[in-house]
Amino acid sequence: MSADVVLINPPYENIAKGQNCVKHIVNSSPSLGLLLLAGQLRQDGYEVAILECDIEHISIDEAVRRTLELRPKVAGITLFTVGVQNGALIAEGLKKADEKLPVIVGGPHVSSMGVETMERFTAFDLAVLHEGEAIITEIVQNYERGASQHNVPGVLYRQGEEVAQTPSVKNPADLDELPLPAWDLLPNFPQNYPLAIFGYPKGPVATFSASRGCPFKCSFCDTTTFGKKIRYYSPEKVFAIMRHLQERYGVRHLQFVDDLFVANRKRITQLCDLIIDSGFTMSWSCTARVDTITPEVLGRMKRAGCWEISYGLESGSERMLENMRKATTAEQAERAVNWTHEAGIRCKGLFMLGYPGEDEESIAVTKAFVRRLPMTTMNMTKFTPYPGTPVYKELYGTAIRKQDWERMNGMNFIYEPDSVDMRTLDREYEAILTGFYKRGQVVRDYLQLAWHNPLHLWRLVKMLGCRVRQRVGI
Ligand code: B12
Ligand code: SF4
Repeated sequence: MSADVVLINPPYENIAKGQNCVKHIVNSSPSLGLLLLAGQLRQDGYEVAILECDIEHISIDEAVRRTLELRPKVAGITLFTVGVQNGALIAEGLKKADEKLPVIVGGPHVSSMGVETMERFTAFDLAVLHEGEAIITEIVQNYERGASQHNVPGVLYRQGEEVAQTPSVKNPADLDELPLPAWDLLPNFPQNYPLAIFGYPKGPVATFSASRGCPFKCSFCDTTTFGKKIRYYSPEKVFAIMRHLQERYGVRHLQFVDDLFVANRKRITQLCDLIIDSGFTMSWSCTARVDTITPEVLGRMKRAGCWEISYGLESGSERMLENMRKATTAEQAERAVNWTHEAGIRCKGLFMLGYPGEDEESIAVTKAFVRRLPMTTMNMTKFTPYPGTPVYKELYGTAIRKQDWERMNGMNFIYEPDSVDMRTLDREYEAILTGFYKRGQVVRDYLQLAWHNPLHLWRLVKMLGCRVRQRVGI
């Protein structure tokens, strides 16, 4: 076996030491970015392989070995902040074995911290600063020819000891023209790539992003890769992709991972009408802002198979929402959650604890807010100032907090607000989540989900079994 290009999603298990049993219940979605790049390269005549390290349980050494076995012309690594360290270890392993193999990187971390990342990790030869489809083939061709990369827009490359940057950006002009994500390259797709436990009614599942970009300015959110201008796939194309996933792979539930799926109500209504009029059945979930939905749209979405909507509710405190520049109010949030509930769509509330300005009073307000909203599920992240977010610059200026990169996964408090300490934050975090998940209605709902799809139960049993084995040391 060989491949011209090997694309790697590095493992990031080192951020959750001793927690590896959660692998049975977490979201195992593959990187859509790598799938799209693979689709593009294949369309341009290259053989491609993808290594999804966490999902396929591939260690750093094994990723290096497997890549070298395929004898590629170029290796590409996708980087979230939390994965940079392991991505760099893979790159170093590759370079040690074959100094001439070009290693290129891209992804959300690179879009916001490209220069610093290239300076810190010399095993990376080139970094793509935004979307990759329109330039990936040119980069590979340049390496094949031994040509310089200085004509490729929007990249960082090495010029002797210096990191040079090329001007402008070349993002895909028309998303409909992009090749399909190369799902067929993934071993045992879609069975091996479930969403988080209880996050779908019936598998197998897949993910897709029907738009790119978000015009809002929430100060904790990193929108560097896709920018502020929102671009869409047409409703017809989205519908065709849904059909393709069902007909070719037997997918029964689709999760839209757009930053803002319900950005344009007209477009969503068109998509829903296409689904309803054709009699096509597939459940799906998506994201929306609390100020972009209406009862009418929700009704249409329900009829078209919408199963769950995730809302970034963030906090119950108006003061905190203002601090975050969320541009919505707690009242709007409450109304949206109630409308969603009334439409018969599940509602997932996404919260954040420990943002600058958080204090015991705002935590108490959020607690009460969580208690009274009819959400079916909720998630809370520990506030993390990701590089590329406005709040990162406000907190740290332009200083790079390198020591935190490996902990930037939303599961660690790495910033302490002035008026509440980390111990209180940790305690309240546990209290809010446990309080929610102990609610009778929530427990009944999960039991019902497990009854309809015993695979959820099976995943839970596997996780508990893993924990027991770990405890008794077998
Ligand atoms: C779906 C999703 C997930 C899924 C799937 C992740 C995955 N492997 O892709 C799951 C649920 C598993 C997940 C987990 C996490 N996620 Co997430 N996730 C997303 C989301 C909503 C969409 C990603 C997506 O599919 N985008 C569409 C594709 C097409 O874009 P893309 O992957 O970025 O790829 C393009 C470019 O970046 C570039 N590119 C990417 N890789 C490469 C590689 C090469 C070689 C080249 C040339 C180019 C290139 O070209 C691609 C095509 O244009 C984004 C939000 C966003 N706007 O991206 C957050 C986001 C990426 N996630 C984020 C975070 C923080 C996390 C977690 C740490 C959260 C947590 N608490 O667990 C984990 C870490 C997972 C990990 N592997 O490290 C942050 C990342 C910020 C950062 N600087 O790290 C984002 C940006 C959300 C945000 N706004 O803050 N996530
Ligand atoms: S949190 Fe949501 S609405 Fe706000 S900028 Fe990010 S993607 Fe856009």
